[in-house]
Amino acid sequence: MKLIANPLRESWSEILKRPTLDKLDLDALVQGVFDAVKSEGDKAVIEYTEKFDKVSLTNISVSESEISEGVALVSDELKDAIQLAKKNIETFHSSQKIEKKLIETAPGVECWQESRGIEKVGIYIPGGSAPLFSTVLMLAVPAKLGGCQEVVLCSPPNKEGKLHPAILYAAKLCGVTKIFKVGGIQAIGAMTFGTESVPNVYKIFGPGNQFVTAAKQVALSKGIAIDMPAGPSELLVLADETANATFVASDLLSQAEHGADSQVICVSNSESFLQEVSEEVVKQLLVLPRKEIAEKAIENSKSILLRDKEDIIDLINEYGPEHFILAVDNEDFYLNNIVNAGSVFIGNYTPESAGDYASGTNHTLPTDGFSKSYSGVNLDAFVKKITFQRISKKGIKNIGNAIELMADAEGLQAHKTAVTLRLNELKEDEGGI
Ligand code: HSO
Ligand code: ZN
Repeated sequence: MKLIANPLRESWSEILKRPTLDKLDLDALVQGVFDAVKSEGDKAVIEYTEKFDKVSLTNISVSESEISEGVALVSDELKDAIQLAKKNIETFHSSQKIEKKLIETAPGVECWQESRGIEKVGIYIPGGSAPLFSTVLMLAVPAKLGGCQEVVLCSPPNKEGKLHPAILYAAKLCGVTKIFKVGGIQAIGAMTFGTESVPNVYKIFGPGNQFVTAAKQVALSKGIAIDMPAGPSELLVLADETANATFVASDLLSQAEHGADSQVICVSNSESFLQEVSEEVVKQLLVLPRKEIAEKAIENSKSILLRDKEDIIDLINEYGPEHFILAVDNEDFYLNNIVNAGSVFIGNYTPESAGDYASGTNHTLPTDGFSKSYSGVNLDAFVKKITFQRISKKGIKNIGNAIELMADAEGLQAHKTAVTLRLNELKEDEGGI
């Protein structure tokens, strides 16, 4: 890992730049696929699956018997692990429910807010080199808790035209309502417009490659909400000599193995500790099955030596990591001052993998500095909040005059009249008593 000692503030933005793979200009391609899916539905989806995934399917829906076949292939041990993760994700996300709270803002003016699940949501689960069935849990569990009625899952088929058994098991366990063997741009297009088989949805969630990310942006332009702009995984570890270099190296590699464009950064106030971590990374890398991928990501990674705690926290907030591991003695200072991070992992026994799978927090998090403005996926992402109000006669008398004055000042006579008529009626009533 490249060591950068005491970098000056002026150089931070350069040092903290995310690695960029050559971004393809995919707009024309996405538009072409979307147009075809919109006009030809399933037929276009099947043709593009043949063209891009090299799989010919006659039916893109996953049948109940295919689900049962898949479920039977998952070991009991893995099923138990998935169930444990589901329980913790459920417990944590349930705690995010907000009770209806009726507020009287002025005497006779009652206002409150209620959540309603987005009726139809789509979750995209990447296939490829690592079938991320954990993402099914992270998206379907809060979707169900939030009250979404239709939860549509799309994931690209493998060469045999099937989905990974654990994806099917997790989908079934978490109450996904429809499963499709469709990936890439055509999947996002199908959920945007709807086809004979795939229902259109109101919001699309989930990570994906450049094609899926570009397609989600086009879906957004067609009025479909999306969870967040997705980018490669990243991790920043802040560790001092109280941390364990072996653990830190394993954490860095856990994110590095996601993709060649993943970025991992280790910050420390101790040069010898950074050196130790670097050596450990090399050692552990050697035995990883995804060595090639992790190695490329490690080439882009950085070890940063910084001594002053104010400088350290400013650097971290400037970067805004997706994941932030804090393994230092004076953790309170950093916990109190962290502003930009997707998810924070505290102490030597809190690996980032815990949040990826089973502690209960969500692993769909803002990358690429979007933690400055976005939250990770949570229960709120699956609901809309509706405000309600009920105003009594007393209430309209209390706030009516202010509304009249404001409407008048904005030049909106009809707004004012809507209040004036009611106030006049109340005056007449009173006059009559
Ligand atoms: N760390 C990934 C999520 C994931 N990791 C899924 C393992 N499986 C999100 O940045
Ligand atoms: Zn991960």
